[in-house]
Amino acid sequence: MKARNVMSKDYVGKTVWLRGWVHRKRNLGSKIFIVLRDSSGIIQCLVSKDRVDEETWSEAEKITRESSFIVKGVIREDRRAPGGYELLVEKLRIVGLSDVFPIRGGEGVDYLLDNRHLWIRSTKLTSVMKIKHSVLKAAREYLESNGWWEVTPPILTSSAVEGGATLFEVKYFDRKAYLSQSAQLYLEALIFSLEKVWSLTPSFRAEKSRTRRHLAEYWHLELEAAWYNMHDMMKVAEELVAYIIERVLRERKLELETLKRDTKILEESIHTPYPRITYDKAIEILKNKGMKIEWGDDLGADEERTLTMEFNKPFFVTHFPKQIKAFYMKLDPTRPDVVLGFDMLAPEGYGEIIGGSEREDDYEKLLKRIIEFGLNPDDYKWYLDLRKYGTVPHSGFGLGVERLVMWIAGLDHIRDATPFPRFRERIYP
Ligand code: NSS
Repeated sequence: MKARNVMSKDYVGKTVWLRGWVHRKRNLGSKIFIVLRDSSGIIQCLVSKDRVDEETWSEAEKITRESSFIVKGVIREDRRAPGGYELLVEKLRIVGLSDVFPIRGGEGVDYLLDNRHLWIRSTKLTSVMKIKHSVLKAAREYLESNGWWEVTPPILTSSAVEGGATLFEVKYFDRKAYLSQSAQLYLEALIFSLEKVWSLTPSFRAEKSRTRRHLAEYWHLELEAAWYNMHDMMKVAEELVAYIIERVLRERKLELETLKRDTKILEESIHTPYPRITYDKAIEILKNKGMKIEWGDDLGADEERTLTMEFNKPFFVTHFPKQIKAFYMKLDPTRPDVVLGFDMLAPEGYGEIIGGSEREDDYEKLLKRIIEFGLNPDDYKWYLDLRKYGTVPHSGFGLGVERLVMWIAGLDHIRDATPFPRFRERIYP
């Protein structure tokens, strides 16, 4: 039995066994209140001295916060108890007595990160992890029912996708290799047989600065499809995000409430299409708002935040200057100073959650771009080959799972969208 299941009219008067951990304890002399936590939630357990045997009473006196225990008792309704039900204890046995738990509440960020292995038990992080579970499940469901093949690209790679500045180098036997920044190049190779592919993999970025939305290791959901142009791909991106949000709103009501998430904008976001603006338009909006920015500048966190104030659902920014985007993006044939690329930005100040584009599919043009970017064509020989043997127009995108979870859960920092965050300053635990 789980705590949440027994908290219903059907169980009133019934005897149940539960096992879990001490979330809170209050000793009133002849009564001890122990709030039990298990993976489903919490339930108050009442131990009355005159109703239990001596051993149970002494266990209840001895038990400490975060100890694990097994308990037997009868469910009854009680308006004062959290959730409206409580367990009237008959028997209680400690399984693992806890030392004084180092987290009491009110500790600072660094202390909680040092104790991350214990802090992940918190109601907040538990709620976020359940939301992440539903996000991933919904994504898989959407992709499965729309004909996308799941594939498993490697993490150890031979070359950069998103530029050398954020590349992690690893010793690979007696050579160098890199941790993947994106599965994209491998996914591009896979579309020639499977046409529509996706993968969920860790991606690594040696981000130099610590920001609220950058991790050194994150989960990357990537799609790539033959025959798709940029607009086809944007449609998939918005449908996918809308489907995920709709599912999370339905499945994770309780967790969103626990996190005190105002869901008004999430509810808007289940309706597509999402607005689309060009980079040119974005610059115009930002200039009108008095921001110091020129055509050709990248949109930073501040610029993105300002733009998000214009929309009450996710939106796309498209057609960026070619110099601020990756080498593989196809240039707009009607205007070769911009790429056929798009970002999806989440509202409420969150900013970029998806980056994607149409890919350059012409051998000569791609080779020229690789050289322009100062990259070594030898490193990309296999990637160039894809343009020699039956090249095809194609597009794709990557979604940062923690970025999406951060927005959906309304977190103020990306670290809490993942159980064991990695950034420059630390890798513990
Ligand atoms: O660099 S991206 O914008 N694009 C790519 O990697 C493409 N190669 C993906 C593709 O087309 N297959 O990263 C994609 C997304 C981006 O929008 C963020 O949501 C997320 O990956 N991202 C990150 N999340 C957390 N931490 C860091 N450092 C990070 N960098 C990107």
